[in-house]
Amino acid sequence: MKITAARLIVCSPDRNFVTLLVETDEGLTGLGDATLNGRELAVAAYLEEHVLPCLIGRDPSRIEDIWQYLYRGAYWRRGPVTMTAIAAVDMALWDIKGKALNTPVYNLLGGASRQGCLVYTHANGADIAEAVDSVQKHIAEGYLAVRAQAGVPGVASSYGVPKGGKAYEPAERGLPSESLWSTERYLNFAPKLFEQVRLAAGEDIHLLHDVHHRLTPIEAARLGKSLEPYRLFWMEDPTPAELQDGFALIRQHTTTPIATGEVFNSLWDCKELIEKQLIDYIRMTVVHGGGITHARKVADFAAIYQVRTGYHGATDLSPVAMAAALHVGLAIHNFGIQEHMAHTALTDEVFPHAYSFQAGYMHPGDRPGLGVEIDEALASRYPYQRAYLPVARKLDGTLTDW
Ligand code: GCO
Ligand code: MG
Repeated sequence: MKITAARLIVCSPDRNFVTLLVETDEGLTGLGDATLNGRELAVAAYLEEHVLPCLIGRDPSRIEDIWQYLYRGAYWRRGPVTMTAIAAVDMALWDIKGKALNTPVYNLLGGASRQGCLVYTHANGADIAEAVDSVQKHIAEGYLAVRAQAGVPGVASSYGVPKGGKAYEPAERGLPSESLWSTERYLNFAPKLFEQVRLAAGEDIHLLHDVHHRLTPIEAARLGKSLEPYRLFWMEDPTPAELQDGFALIRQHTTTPIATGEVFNSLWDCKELIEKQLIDYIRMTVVHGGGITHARKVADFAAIYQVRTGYHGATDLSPVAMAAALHVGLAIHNFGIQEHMAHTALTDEVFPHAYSFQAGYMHPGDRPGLGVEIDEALASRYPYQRAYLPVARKLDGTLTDW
Protein backbone atom coordinates (compact mmCIF):
# COMPACT_ATOMS: atom_id res chain seq x y z
CA MET A 1 0.00 0.00 0.00
CA LYS A 2 1.20 3.54 -0.73
CA ILE A 3 0.13 6.97 0.51
CA THR A 4 -1.19 8.88 -2.50
CA ALA A 5 -2.43 12.09 -0.86
CA ALA A 6 -2.47 13.85 2.51
CA ARG A 7 -4.45 17.02 3.13
CA LEU A 8 -5.88 19.12 5.93
CA ILE A 9 -9.45 20.04 6.74
CA VAL A 10 -9.51 23.16 8.93
CA CYS A 11 -12.98 23.91 10.25
CA SER A 12 -14.83 25.58 13.11
CA PRO A 13 -18.08 23.79 14.00
CA ASP A 14 -18.49 25.75 17.27
CA ARG A 15 -14.70 25.70 17.77
CA ASN A 16 -11.58 25.23 15.62
CA PHE A 17 -10.26 21.84 14.57
CA VAL A 18 -7.39 20.86 12.26
CA THR A 19 -7.89 17.38 10.82
CA LEU A 20 -5.48 15.40 8.66
CA LEU A 21 -6.84 13.07 5.98
CA VAL A 22 -4.39 10.53 4.52
CA GLU A 23 -5.37 8.66 1.33
CA THR A 24 -3.90 5.47 -0.10
CA ASP A 25 -3.78 3.69 -3.45
CA GLU A 26 -6.00 0.92 -2.00
CA GLY A 27 -8.80 3.37 -1.31
CA LEU A 28 -8.36 3.24 2.48
CA THR A 29 -8.17 6.57 4.29
CA GLY A 30 -7.04 7.59 7.76
CA LEU A 31 -7.87 10.56 10.01
CA GLY A 32 -5.62 12.35 12.50
CA ASP A 33 -6.31 15.27 14.83
CA ALA A 34 -3.80 18.16 14.60
CA THR A 35 -5.58 20.71 16.80
CA LEU A 36 -3.47 22.96 19.05
CA ASN A 37 -5.90 25.33 20.73
CA GLY A 38 -5.20 28.99 19.90
CA ARG A 39 -2.20 28.10 17.69
CA GLU A 40 -4.02 25.96 15.11
CA LEU A 41 -2.52 27.39 11.93
CA ALA A 42 1.06 26.92 13.14
CA VAL A 43 0.50 23.14 13.11
CA ALA A 44 -1.39 23.36 9.81
CA ALA A 45 1.57 25.16 8.18
CA TYR A 46 4.09 22.73 9.73
CA LEU A 47 2.17 19.83 8.24
CA GLU A 48 1.36 21.37 4.88
CA GLU A 49 4.77 22.88 4.19
CA HIS A 50 7.12 20.41 5.83
CA VAL A 51 5.50 17.03 6.54
CA LEU A 52 2.78 16.11 4.06
CA PRO A 53 5.02 16.30 0.94
CA CYS A 54 7.34 13.72 2.60
CA LEU A 55 4.51 11.22 3.10
CA ILE A 56 3.56 10.71 -0.54
CA GLY A 57 4.65 7.31 -1.84
CA ARG A 58 5.44 5.88 1.63
CA ASP A 59 4.03 2.60 2.92
CA PRO A 60 1.45 3.59 5.60
CA SER A 61 1.92 0.29 7.45
CA ARG A 62 5.42 1.38 8.59
CA ILE A 63 4.11 3.45 11.51
CA GLU A 64 7.19 3.29 13.75
CA ASP A 65 9.55 4.09 10.88
CA ILE A 66 7.47 7.09 9.76
CA TRP A 67 7.31 8.32 13.38
CA GLN A 68 11.12 8.17 13.68
CA TYR A 69 11.50 9.77 10.25
CA LEU A 70 9.38 12.76 11.32
CA TYR A 71 10.90 13.05 14.83
CA ARG A 72 14.59 12.44 14.17
CA GLY A 73 14.42 13.60 10.58
CA ALA A 74 13.30 17.11 11.56
CA TYR A 75 16.52 17.59 13.57
CA TRP A 76 14.54 20.17 15.69
CA ARG A 77 12.92 18.03 18.35
CA ARG A 78 9.84 18.13 20.54
CA GLY A 79 7.61 21.14 21.21
CA PRO A 80 3.82 21.27 20.88
CA VAL A 81 3.75 22.19 17.19
CA THR A 82 6.09 19.43 16.05
CA MET A 83 4.62 16.76 18.31
CA THR A 84 1.01 17.62 17.40
CA ALA A 85 1.91 17.38 13.70
CA ILE A 86 3.59 13.99 14.24
CA ALA A 87 0.59 12.86 16.31
CA ALA A 88 -1.83 13.63 13.48
CA VAL A 89 0.16 11.53 11.01
CA ASP A 90 0.56 8.72 13.55
CA MET A 91 -3.20 8.58 14.33
CA ALA A 92 -4.06 8.50 10.63
CA LEU A 93 -1.64 5.61 10.05
CA TRP A 94 -3.10 3.55 12.95
CA ASP A 95 -6.56 4.28 11.51
CA ILE A 96 -5.46 2.96 8.12
CA LYS A 97 -3.81 -0.11 9.65
CA GLY A 98 -6.97 -0.96 11.56
CA LYS A 99 -9.07 -0.62 8.42
CA ALA A 100 -6.58 -2.68 6.39
CA LEU A 101 -6.72 -5.48 8.98
CA ASN A 102 -10.45 -5.00 9.57
CA THR A 103 -10.10 -4.51 13.33
CA PRO A 104 -10.43 -1.66 15.86
CA VAL A 105 -7.16 0.03 16.83
CA TYR A 106 -7.37 -1.17 20.46
CA ASN A 107 -7.03 -4.71 19.15
CA LEU A 108 -3.74 -3.79 17.48
CA LEU A 109 -2.49 -2.44 20.83
CA GLY A 110 -2.96 -5.76 22.63
CA GLY A 111 -6.74 -5.96 22.88
CA ALA A 112 -9.15 -4.76 25.55
CA SER A 113 -7.90 -4.81 29.15
CA ARG A 114 -11.28 -3.68 30.50
CA GLN A 115 -14.92 -3.35 29.52
CA GLY A 116 -14.80 0.41 29.17
CA CYS A 117 -12.82 3.51 30.12
CA LEU A 118 -13.92 5.31 33.29
CA VAL A 119 -14.47 8.97 32.37
CA TYR A 120 -14.89 12.21 34.29
CA THR A 121 -16.78 15.25 33.14
CA HIS A 122 -16.83 18.93 34.14
CA ALA A 123 -19.13 20.55 36.67
CA ASN A 124 -18.85 24.34 36.67
CA GLY A 125 -20.63 27.12 38.49
CA ALA A 126 -20.42 30.83 39.18
CA ASP A 127 -20.60 29.96 42.90
CA ILE A 128 -20.72 26.93 45.20
CA ALA A 129 -24.48 26.40 44.85
CA GLU A 130 -24.28 26.35 41.03
CA ALA A 131 -21.27 24.03 41.08
CA VAL A 132 -23.06 21.62 43.43
CA ASP A 133 -26.12 21.62 41.13
CA SER A 134 -23.92 20.92 38.17
CA VAL A 135 -22.21 17.99 39.99
CA GLN A 136 -25.61 16.51 40.80
CA LYS A 137 -26.80 16.93 37.23
CA HIS A 138 -23.79 14.98 35.90
CA ILE A 139 -24.24 12.24 38.51
CA ALA A 140 -27.85 11.93 37.31
CA GLU A 141 -26.54 11.54 33.74
CA GLY A 142 -24.57 8.51 34.90
CA TYR A 143 -21.09 9.91 35.51
CA LEU A 144 -19.12 8.23 38.29
CA ALA A 145 -16.40 10.89 38.33
CA VAL A 146 -16.85 14.66 38.18
CA ARG A 147 -14.43 17.58 38.13
CA ALA A 148 -15.72 20.57 40.10
CA GLN A 149 -14.76 24.22 39.50
CA ALA A 150 -16.49 27.37 40.78
CA GLY A 151 -16.05 31.12 40.64
CA VAL A 152 -13.81 32.36 43.46
CA PRO A 153 -15.54 35.19 45.38
CA GLY A 154 -13.90 38.54 44.61
CA VAL A 155 -12.09 37.18 41.53
CA ALA A 156 -13.86 38.21 38.33
CA SER A 157 -13.96 35.57 35.54
CA SER A 158 -12.27 32.71 37.41
CA TYR A 159 -11.08 29.65 35.45
CA GLY A 160 -13.77 27.09 34.62
CA VAL A 161 -16.81 29.35 34.98
CA PRO A 162 -19.21 29.35 32.01
CA LYS A 163 -20.28 32.65 30.48
CA GLY A 164 -23.75 33.68 29.26
CA GLY A 165 -25.54 30.44 30.12
CA LYS A 166 -23.45 28.43 27.62
CA ALA A 167 -21.39 25.33 28.36
CA TYR A 168 -17.87 26.22 29.53
CA GLU A 169 -15.49 26.60 26.58
CA PRO A 170 -11.99 27.97 27.24
CA ALA A 171 -11.20 29.49 23.82
CA GLU A 172 -12.92 32.68 22.70
CA ARG A 173 -13.14 34.22 19.24
CA GLY A 174 -11.35 37.52 18.70
CA LEU A 175 -8.23 38.51 20.64
CA PRO A 176 -7.31 37.04 24.07
CA SER A 177 -9.54 38.15 26.93
CA GLU A 178 -8.00 38.93 30.32
CA SER A 179 -9.10 37.27 33.53
CA LEU A 180 -8.11 37.87 37.16
CA TRP A 181 -6.47 35.69 39.75
CA SER A 182 -5.90 35.75 43.49
CA THR A 183 -4.08 32.82 45.06
CA GLU A 184 -5.00 33.95 48.57
CA ARG A 185 -8.75 34.06 47.86
CA TYR A 186 -8.60 30.76 45.97
CA LEU A 187 -6.77 28.89 48.73
CA ASN A 188 -9.34 30.04 51.28
CA PHE A 189 -12.23 29.14 48.98
CA ALA A 190 -11.32 25.70 47.56
CA PRO A 191 -11.87 23.67 50.79
CA LYS A 192 -15.28 25.34 51.25
CA LEU A 193 -16.25 24.32 47.71
CA PHE A 194 -15.24 20.69 48.22
CA GLU A 195 -16.88 20.43 51.62
CA GLN A 196 -20.22 21.13 49.92
CA VAL A 197 -19.49 19.12 46.79
CA ARG A 198 -18.51 15.99 48.78
CA LEU A 199 -21.61 16.33 50.93
CA ALA A 200 -23.86 16.52 47.86
CA ALA A 201 -22.04 13.85 45.81
CA GLY A 202 -21.89 11.20 48.55
CA GLU A 203 -19.04 8.80 49.32
CA ASP A 204 -18.78 6.86 46.09
CA ILE A 205 -18.43 9.51 43.38
CA HIS A 206 -14.88 10.38 42.33
CA LEU A 207 -14.21 14.11 42.64
CA LEU A 208 -11.50 15.93 40.72
CA HIS A 209 -10.24 19.51 40.59
CA ASP A 210 -8.08 21.46 38.14
CA VAL A 211 -5.68 24.03 39.65
CA HIS A 212 -4.60 25.02 36.12
CA HIS A 213 -0.90 25.63 36.90
CA ARG A 214 -1.59 28.57 39.22
CA LEU A 215 0.21 27.83 42.48
CA THR A 216 3.79 27.63 43.67
CA PRO A 217 4.79 24.21 45.03
CA ILE A 218 4.34 25.22 48.68
CA GLU A 219 0.94 26.78 47.95
CA ALA A 220 -0.06 23.59 46.15
CA ALA A 221 1.07 21.60 49.17
CA ARG A 222 -1.26 23.67 51.35
CA LEU A 223 -4.14 23.14 48.94
CA GLY A 224 -3.59 19.39 48.78
CA LYS A 225 -3.51 19.16 52.56
CA SER A 226 -6.65 21.27 52.97
CA LEU A 227 -8.54 19.04 50.48
CA GLU A 228 -7.54 15.72 52.09
CA PRO A 229 -10.81 15.40 54.10
CA TYR A 230 -12.76 15.38 50.79
CA ARG A 231 -10.69 12.51 49.26
CA LEU A 232 -10.12 13.85 45.77
CA PHE A 233 -9.37 11.44 42.92
CA TRP A 234 -6.78 14.05 41.95
CA MET A 235 -5.76 17.68 42.00
CA GLU A 236 -4.61 18.58 38.51
CA ASP A 237 -1.72 20.78 37.39
CA PRO A 238 -1.11 22.18 40.89
CA THR A 239 2.00 24.06 39.71
CA PRO A 240 3.65 24.69 36.31
CA ALA A 241 5.58 21.51 35.59
CA GLU A 242 8.65 22.81 33.78
CA LEU A 243 10.27 22.47 37.19
CA GLN A 244 9.70 18.77 37.66
CA ASP A 245 11.50 18.76 41.03
CA GLY A 246 8.95 21.27 42.38
CA PHE A 247 6.51 18.39 42.74
CA ALA A 248 8.73 16.81 45.41
CA LEU A 249 7.78 19.62 47.76
CA ILE A 250 4.06 19.04 47.18
CA ARG A 251 4.51 15.31 47.76
CA GLN A 252 6.24 15.84 51.11
CA HIS A 253 3.13 17.46 52.49
CA THR A 254 0.01 15.83 51.09
CA THR A 255 -1.60 12.53 50.16
CA THR A 256 -4.00 14.19 47.69
CA PRO A 257 -3.18 12.42 44.40
CA ILE A 258 -1.63 14.54 41.64
CA ALA A 259 -2.26 14.60 37.88
CA THR A 260 -0.28 16.69 35.44
CA GLY A 261 0.88 16.94 31.85
CA GLU A 262 -1.85 18.18 29.50
CA VAL A 263 0.66 20.71 28.09
CA PHE A 264 3.49 18.17 27.78
CA ASN A 265 4.49 16.74 24.44
CA SER A 266 7.07 14.04 25.02
CA LEU A 267 8.31 11.58 27.60
CA TRP A 268 11.16 13.96 28.32
CA ASP A 269 8.72 16.46 29.88
CA CYS A 270 7.60 13.96 32.52
CA LYS A 271 10.46 11.49 32.90
CA GLU A 272 11.52 12.70 36.37
CA LEU A 273 7.95 13.17 37.55
CA ILE A 274 7.26 9.55 36.72
CA GLU A 275 10.48 7.88 37.81
CA LYS A 276 10.60 9.76 41.11
CA GLN A 277 6.90 8.91 41.65
CA LEU A 278 6.03 12.60 42.07
CA ILE A 279 2.68 12.23 40.27
CA ASP A 280 -0.08 9.63 40.18
CA TYR A 281 -1.60 10.32 36.76
CA ILE A 282 -0.01 11.45 33.52
CA ARG A 283 -2.28 13.64 31.37
CA MET A 284 -0.23 14.09 28.21
CA THR A 285 -2.63 12.93 25.55
CA VAL A 286 -2.30 11.36 22.14
CA VAL A 287 -2.78 14.53 20.04
CA HIS A 288 -0.19 16.76 21.73
CA GLY A 289 2.19 13.98 22.66
CA GLY A 290 3.32 12.42 19.40
CA GLY A 291 0.35 10.17 18.73
CA ILE A 292 -0.60 6.63 19.69
CA THR A 293 2.95 5.38 19.13
CA HIS A 294 4.50 7.72 21.71
CA ALA A 295 1.54 7.60 24.15
CA ARG A 296 1.91 3.83 24.31
CA LYS A 297 5.61 4.11 25.16
CA VAL A 298 4.96 6.72 27.87
CA ALA A 299 2.20 4.56 29.37
CA ASP A 300 4.48 1.51 29.48
CA PHE A 301 7.24 3.58 31.12
CA ALA A 302 4.74 4.99 33.66
CA ALA A 303 3.44 1.51 34.46
CA ILE A 304 6.81 0.56 35.99
CA TYR A 305 6.33 3.34 38.58
CA GLN A 306 2.62 2.67 39.22
CA VAL A 307 1.68 5.92 37.51
CA ARG A 308 -1.61 5.65 35.59
CA THR A 309 -3.00 7.62 32.66
CA GLY A 310 -5.58 10.39 32.90
CA TYR A 311 -5.56 11.78 29.38
CA HIS A 312 -6.61 15.33 28.59
CA GLY A 313 -9.99 15.33 26.85
CA ALA A 314 -11.24 18.92 26.64
CA THR A 315 -13.35 20.06 23.68
CA ASP A 316 -10.28 21.48 21.95
CA LEU A 317 -9.29 17.88 21.20
CA SER A 318 -11.39 16.69 18.26
CA PRO A 319 -13.47 13.48 18.24
CA VAL A 320 -10.57 11.89 16.32
CA ALA A 321 -8.24 12.47 19.30
CA MET A 322 -10.95 11.31 21.72
CA ALA A 323 -11.29 8.05 19.80
CA ALA A 324 -7.52 7.55 19.74
CA ALA A 325 -7.30 8.15 23.50
CA LEU A 326 -10.10 5.63 24.13
CA HIS A 327 -8.42 2.94 22.00
CA VAL A 328 -5.18 3.39 23.96
CA GLY A 329 -7.07 3.59 27.27
CA LEU A 330 -8.99 0.40 26.64
CA ALA A 331 -5.83 -1.52 25.76
CA ILE A 332 -3.17 -0.49 28.29
CA HIS A 333 -3.02 -2.04 31.75
CA ASN A 334 -2.28 1.20 33.64
CA PHE A 335 -5.27 3.20 32.43
CA GLY A 336 -6.58 5.50 35.18
CA ILE A 337 -9.38 7.70 33.89
CA GLN A 338 -10.25 9.66 30.72
CA GLU A 339 -11.45 13.27 30.68
CA HIS A 340 -14.73 13.71 28.79
CA MET A 341 -15.85 17.25 28.12
CA ALA A 342 -18.64 16.57 25.64
CA HIS A 343 -18.43 18.23 22.21
CA THR A 344 -21.36 20.25 20.90
CA ALA A 345 -23.98 18.50 18.77
CA LEU A 346 -22.61 20.30 15.70
CA THR A 347 -19.06 19.06 16.32
CA ASP A 348 -20.41 15.51 16.72
CA GLU A 349 -22.30 15.89 13.45
CA VAL A 350 -19.15 16.96 11.58
CA PHE A 351 -17.25 13.99 13.10
CA PRO A 352 -19.61 10.97 13.19
CA HIS A 353 -18.04 8.45 15.56
CA ALA A 354 -18.36 4.95 16.99
CA TYR A 355 -17.36 5.76 20.56
CA SER A 356 -20.12 5.99 23.15
CA PHE A 357 -20.84 6.73 26.81
CA GLN A 358 -22.79 4.49 29.12
CA ALA A 359 -23.13 4.51 32.91
CA GLY A 360 -19.87 6.30 33.63
CA TYR A 361 -17.70 4.54 31.03
CA MET A 362 -16.79 5.18 27.41
CA HIS A 363 -15.97 2.59 24.78
CA PRO A 364 -14.23 3.33 21.44
CA GLY A 365 -16.59 1.03 19.52
CA ASP A 366 -15.68 -1.88 17.28
CA ARG A 367 -15.47 -0.30 13.85
CA PRO A 368 -12.19 -1.00 12.02
CA GLY A 369 -9.55 1.67 12.68
CA LEU A 370 -10.34 4.59 15.00
CA GLY A 371 -14.06 4.60 14.19
CA VAL A 372 -14.37 8.30 13.32
CA GLU A 373 -15.29 9.95 10.03
CA ILE A 374 -15.50 13.54 8.86
CA ASP A 375 -18.41 15.07 6.95
CA GLU A 376 -16.37 17.34 4.68
CA ALA A 377 -19.35 19.08 3.11
CA LEU A 378 -20.70 20.05 6.52
CA ALA A 379 -17.22 21.02 7.79
CA SER A 380 -16.75 23.38 4.83
CA ARG A 381 -19.75 25.43 6.00
CA TYR A 382 -17.85 26.36 9.19
CA PRO A 383 -14.54 27.97 8.24
CA TYR A 384 -11.70 28.63 10.72
CA GLN A 385 -12.13 31.64 13.00
CA ARG A 386 -9.25 33.07 14.99
CA ALA A 387 -9.73 32.27 18.69
CA TYR A 388 -7.52 32.43 21.78
CA LEU A 389 -7.29 31.14 25.30
CA PRO A 390 -7.57 33.92 27.90
CA VAL A 391 -4.57 35.38 29.71
CA ALA A 392 -4.63 35.96 33.49
CA ARG A 393 -3.36 38.74 35.74
CA LYS A 394 -3.04 38.95 39.52
CA LEU A 395 -5.07 41.63 41.29
CA ASP A 396 -2.07 44.03 41.05
CA GLY A 397 -1.81 43.53 37.27
CA THR A 398 1.10 41.04 37.16
CA LEU A 399 0.71 38.54 34.34
CA THR A 400 0.31 35.00 35.69
CA ASP A 401 -0.45 31.49 34.42
CA TRP A 402 -4.00 31.23 33.09
C1 GCO B 1 -8.73 20.53 31.15
C2 GCO B 1 -8.03 21.70 30.65
C3 GCO B 1 -8.65 22.49 29.58
C4 GCO B 1 -7.64 23.49 29.04
C5 GCO B 1 -7.80 23.62 27.56
C6 GCO B 1 -6.78 24.54 26.97
O1 GCO B 1 -8.25 20.00 32.13
O2 GCO B 1 -9.71 20.15 30.55
O3 GCO B 1 -7.25 22.35 31.59
O4 GCO B 1 -9.88 23.04 29.83
O5 GCO B 1 -7.75 24.72 29.67
O6 GCO B 1 -7.72 22.35 27.01
O7 GCO B 1 -6.86 24.51 25.58
MG1 MG C 1 -6.54 20.83 32.92
